[in-house]
Amino acid sequence: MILTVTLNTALDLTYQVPALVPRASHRVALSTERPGGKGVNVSRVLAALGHETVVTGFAGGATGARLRELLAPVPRLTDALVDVAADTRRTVAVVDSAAGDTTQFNEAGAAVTAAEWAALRERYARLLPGAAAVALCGSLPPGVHVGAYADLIRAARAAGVPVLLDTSGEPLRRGIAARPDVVKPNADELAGLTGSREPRRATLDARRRGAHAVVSSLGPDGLLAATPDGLWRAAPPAPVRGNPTGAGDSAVAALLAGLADGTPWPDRLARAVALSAATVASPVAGEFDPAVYADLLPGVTVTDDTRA
Ligand code: TA6
Repeated sequence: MILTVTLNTALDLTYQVPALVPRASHRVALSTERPGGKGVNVSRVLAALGHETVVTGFAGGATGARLRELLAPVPRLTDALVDVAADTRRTVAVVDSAAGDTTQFNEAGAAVTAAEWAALRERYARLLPGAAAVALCGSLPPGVHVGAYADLIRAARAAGVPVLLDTSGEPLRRGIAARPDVVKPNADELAGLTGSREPRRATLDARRRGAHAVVSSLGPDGLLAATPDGLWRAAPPAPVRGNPTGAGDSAVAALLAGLADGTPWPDRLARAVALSAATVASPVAGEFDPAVYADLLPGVTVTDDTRA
């Protein structure tokens, strides 16, 4: 199975409006509620692709119970979330249909106690031996120390389980230094880490900080990957309009499946780009239409940029 860790899970609400206007009242054309947080989305995508997956992290209160209720019917997905006292947060994404973009509101998340963190560490240690790969995804909730991902990476490495990290800020900086197999920053996270907005320089710089491979997501431009096999660029056939929330999570799902299976980098990246674009085309994060994915995949271009 493939394991995902979401320390800051969320109940994701998505509102679609014809056009988003500041200080105006809006009629909502489509409203959805989904189990979310980055790793939860990664697992939902993996399950849809046919992989067995286990979700761990924290869930609490009425929102946590709702999140677990929504996860229960997902085939091939096992809920191994740790119960906590505080309410799981909500996030709200407002999709502006006219502009083709999304405005996101993310609550900080409820505080985790020292005893709850210890319970998570114990659950993680029990799950690791059965995992073909593990992803550590998203922000940290209050109460979880900033080096938490670095600790979880060291535990995965000690257990011989390949590990992918998708986070930002100081948890990313410390996590990279713990030498994960793959890190997937977006352009802002990369700039925060390296001080550079030049993708090639920043991606190579991030890799020198300790990760085995760094895959930078560059929005509509696709992915740039600094790997042991060279520097690769993967681009979608054409820009896709829709809801970009969760596009990065779908890229992580493909990269993680590739890490578990040992898929060659060019194929891994092509799948990540196509899956990410198919997720943009779907109205909510963590979901995609398999027919759109299959259509997009042959059009993805992967080029070796090592000597560019
Ligand atoms: O990537 C989209 C998303 O996964 C949403 O579903 C939402 O839950 C959010 O990101 C959480 O991100 P954060 O960085 O706040 O942990």
